[in-house]
Amino acid sequence: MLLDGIHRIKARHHKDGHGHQHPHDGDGPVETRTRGTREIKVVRRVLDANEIMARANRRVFADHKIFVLNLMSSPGSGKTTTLEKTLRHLMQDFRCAVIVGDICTTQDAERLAASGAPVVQINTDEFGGDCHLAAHVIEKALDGLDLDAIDILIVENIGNLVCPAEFDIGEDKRTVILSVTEGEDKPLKYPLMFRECDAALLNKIDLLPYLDYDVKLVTANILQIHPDMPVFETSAKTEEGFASWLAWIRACAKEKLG
Ligand SMILES: Nc1nc2c(ncn2[C@@H]2O[C@H](COP(=O)(O)OP(=O)(O)OP(=O)(O)O)[C@@H](O)[C@H]2O)c(=O)[nH]1
Ligand SMILES: [Mg+2]
Repeated sequence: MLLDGIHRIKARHHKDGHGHQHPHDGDGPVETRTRGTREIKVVRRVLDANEIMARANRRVFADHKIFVLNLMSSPGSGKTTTLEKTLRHLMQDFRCAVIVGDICTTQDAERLAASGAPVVQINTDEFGGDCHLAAHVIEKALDGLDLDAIDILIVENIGNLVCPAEFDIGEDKRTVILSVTEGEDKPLKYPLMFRECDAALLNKIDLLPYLDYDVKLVTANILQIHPDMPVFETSAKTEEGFASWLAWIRACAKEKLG
């Protein structure tokens, strides 16, 4: 469906067996082997449908020479605001496009479309709304984009610090945004997200003068989960810290695009 120039895709919850099935659900086949008089049950981890679809997406991105970044965070940490500002800079040198996931509304897509970049909005509100973007949903969203006219595709995932980290969508790099209003403990409480990402943004640092927030502690917590991960201290409001963040994306994109 095309709404004011924004493609809107409805993702069904349990469609085709993808939906809200998580890799950690552990419902792979159980094999029974007999050793003498003993029966041993062996659970095999099978490649699930999402991994197969993610591989297919990755091939499409390679064929079209597109660098893909998956941007994840809790609701409200600043994904859309960071992206609005980031696009303004990147679009001077790269042809950018965005896929944005939300349970409901096209509000983020409308904000991002103002950049001039093509934007596809995915809504997952049918059947209660998926809490993440899965690879098959991304594949569907690609129909709304001219893949030969894109160098960098940024995916704003659904606001959630848990589930999106479990789903490979065929991206090249993953970034988590944590804002300074969320508490220093979050990397330890939600370790998968920080383990799976390639970089972290500590956003809303313009608010630090008004908070009791320990930047050294949160950074140590991030590095405890993922040693050596780059951590960029940013304000999407003032663009403080954006130079290093933008340099990182540019370097990653150039590595892929040549
Ligand atoms: N002070 C301050 N506010 C920010 C900053 N970044 C974002 N905000 C504000 O935080 C609120 C949420 O920002 P969004 O960019 O919409 O957050 P989001 O992560 O895209 O939210 P969802 O898509 O709903 O998950 C908005 O009111 C923004 O203006 C920042 O760096 N500093
Ligand atoms: Mg948003």
